[in-house]
Amino acid sequence: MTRRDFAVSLCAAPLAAAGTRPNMLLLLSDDHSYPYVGCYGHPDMRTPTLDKLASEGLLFHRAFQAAPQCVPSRTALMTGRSPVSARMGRFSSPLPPEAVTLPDLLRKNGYFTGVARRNYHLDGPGGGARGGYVGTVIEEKGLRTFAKRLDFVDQSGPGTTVDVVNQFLDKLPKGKPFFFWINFNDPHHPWDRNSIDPPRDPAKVTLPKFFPDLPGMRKDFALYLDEISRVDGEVKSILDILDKRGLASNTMVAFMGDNGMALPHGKGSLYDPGLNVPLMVRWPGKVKPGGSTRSLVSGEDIAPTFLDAAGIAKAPGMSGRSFLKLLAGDSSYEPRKHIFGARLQHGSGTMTPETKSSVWDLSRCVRSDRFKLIYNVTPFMEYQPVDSARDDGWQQMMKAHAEGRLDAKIDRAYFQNPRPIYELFDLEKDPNEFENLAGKPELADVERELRKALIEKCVLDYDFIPPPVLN
Ligand SMILES: [Ca+2]
Repeated sequence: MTRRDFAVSLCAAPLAAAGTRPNMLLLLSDDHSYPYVGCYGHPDMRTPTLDKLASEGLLFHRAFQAAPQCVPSRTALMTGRSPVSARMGRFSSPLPPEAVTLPDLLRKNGYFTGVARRNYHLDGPGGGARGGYVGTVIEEKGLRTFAKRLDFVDQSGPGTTVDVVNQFLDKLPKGKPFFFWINFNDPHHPWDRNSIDPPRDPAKVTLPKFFPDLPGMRKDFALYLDEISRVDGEVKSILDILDKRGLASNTMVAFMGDNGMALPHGKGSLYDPGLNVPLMVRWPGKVKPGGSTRSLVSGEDIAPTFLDAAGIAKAPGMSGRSFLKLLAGDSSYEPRKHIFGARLQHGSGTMTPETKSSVWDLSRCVRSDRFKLIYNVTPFMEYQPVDSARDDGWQQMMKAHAEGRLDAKIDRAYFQNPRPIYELFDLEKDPNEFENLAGKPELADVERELRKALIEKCVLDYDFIPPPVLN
């Protein structure tokens, strides 16, 4: 053992030591894209709680969920594998009974486990009107298993957070560490008009360059940002409880978005605003305050990392990898070369001749630090943003497109039909993902490396799509 290795082992050892197992709090905002938290430097954001949380831990710039939608992304968080590999390609699927999840393993190893607030999305739709016959079959066959995997299950609405956190902690058996997963409603649709006081002025928001400057886009985006400010207040109410009960010093707190914003280019698409989410981890005494990292991490890595922090081995089949060493500032951590994303069925819509990509779309992507390859298996599906097609922004974009008023780059990004099967972007030169470089001879090696990585992922995950072609 070299001097450096010895120093590293000394540094890393206490993280997984028995007897000091941390409590774990996973806070998940819904449809929250990077970089919409104040600590990322966005000029319009007011998020004092999250900014402080980040300053007390490690802030991630490149955390990517495994899917741009609630059900499959949460599947990856809880199973440590892709939603394809976990057989969760249908939005209405319940998690297969044999799936091994993070709370299963923590509970088996002595943790008190809970999930609270907005639907955790892993037990399929409700029965009756909401789930139709699909829900009936799931119910009759006893396929709702997620709730049975935890000690405490709550699915209450906004306004109940303080009560449910106190209820959970009141039930915590003495001497047991806890794992508690809290799901927020914000900033998911519907967007309230007065979620904060005062609301933002739409005329003053800084629009991303992938949106056309239309009044409806400004209005929708301002409402969206307001809900992020509201979730900041909800996080404060939870962290205050940890402080009051003296739990903060032995609790690892992770705040993360479940997928990107439900606006064009975001939720439902494999562009960065669909997959890249805020992530920050505070763990007093273990994670050095004030750090930030641009290392790629995947939603698949959350379960292996939490398990590692508790000194528990990940389950066979978990393709995610622990980034505990990255949290600990251990220089022997080897960063990921790639993250992967899968777009799958969305929502409760069905197939009709008019069905658009918002309901049914199959695409996959692989992203390195600099380049992204998107592979559209269903290029003929006309693009429609998930959850925001009826909002003023998209309605005005469609009108502007029909009247030839959109900027050419924006027009092509949203209205090209059929869409390209392969899209390659240089995110350093083109962070908006406008310029498709697939097939360019000067990037042939880059594209080949990404296609190979995607083929390997397809094989290892037993993906059902035809793998990309390797030229
Ligand atoms: Ca979501």
